[in-house]
Amino acid sequence: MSGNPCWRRQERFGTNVKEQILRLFKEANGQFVSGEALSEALGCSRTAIWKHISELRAQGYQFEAVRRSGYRLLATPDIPYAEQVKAGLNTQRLGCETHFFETVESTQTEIHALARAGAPEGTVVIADEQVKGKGRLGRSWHSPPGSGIWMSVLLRPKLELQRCPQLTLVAAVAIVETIREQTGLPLMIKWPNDLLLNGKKVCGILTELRAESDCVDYIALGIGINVSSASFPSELADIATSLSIEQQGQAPLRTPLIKRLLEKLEELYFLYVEQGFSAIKPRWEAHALMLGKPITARRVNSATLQGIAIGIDEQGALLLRMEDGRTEHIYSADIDMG
Ligand code: BTX
Repeated sequence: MSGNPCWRRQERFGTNVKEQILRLFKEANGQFVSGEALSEALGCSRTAIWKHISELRAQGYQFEAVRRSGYRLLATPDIPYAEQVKAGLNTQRLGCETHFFETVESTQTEIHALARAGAPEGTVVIADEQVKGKGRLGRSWHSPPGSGIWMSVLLRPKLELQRCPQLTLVAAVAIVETIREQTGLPLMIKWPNDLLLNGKKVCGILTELRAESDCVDYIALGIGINVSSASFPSELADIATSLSIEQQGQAPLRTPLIKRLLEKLEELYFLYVEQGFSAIKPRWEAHALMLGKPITARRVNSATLQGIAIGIDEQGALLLRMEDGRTEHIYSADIDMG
């Protein structure tokens, strides 16, 4: 795939006024911007500008204010605003259209709405907080403000329906490789959609699709990563962890992590589209947690099975060697070790 990375293309102003203000400061490159220039560029009163700057300060942005000169941006906190994520992003499609929300029910709900309205492949929705974050099978995903990457990516692959679960595995490889590269933490993949550190869940992937007859219309790929969470509610305390907990309080910054993840995800997605799942499978297996181990697979509306996990097939289904020597193909299940 070739062409200009999307950050080099002409970009529209974001819809969020604070993002527009930040963009003007970025363009000013550390110089003062007057309140008058800001209010003219954004078409709002100087009082409104002052209010937005106060809100940005409350979020951790540091401004110097000098009479008759205006404002100068001194320091930026780690909030993955769309403009911040797109700046310097080296992708052809993923993230070219990015939407940031401070609070949202679920980034999946937003990406579905954008997809139905015709948004292009690669559109990304990021939230600082989700109040109804979704897991699989109607479960919830704990997504408090400022502590994680809560993100959905819109894909429109030309794929047969039965191959779509492979995209969860492609995403898992992209996340593991990115986090290992950025932090050195040895994430492992627990089939099909969990990423674990020291046996606890640090990341979940939710792949939802809309199809008409046998054709995929779009895929909403939801990614949740616990980045700087210092603790979890009691019901999650024994099963969840964060990058920060695993690094003695050192959390990587979310914005560069999101950028690198989008770049890696695009690289692997293009590889998958061009060469098929066989190009991804060995990379998945290199990080798989339970290969060769005894496991229990709890399936919805089917019997629970016990056996040895021996690999995945070309569809991405888990292969389970049963006691009688047969091999079962598991397409959807919750897995427990042992
Ligand atoms: P899952 O069904 O495999 O996992 C959900 C289960 O994981 C919950 O029932 C709970 O036990 C546990 N859990 C909940 N929150 C957390 C957490 N923060 N860390 C660790 N364990 C947790 C996994 O589904 C798929 C999750 C995808 C989340 C992303 S976030 C962006 C996008 N938007 C959205 O609403 N969902 C996705």
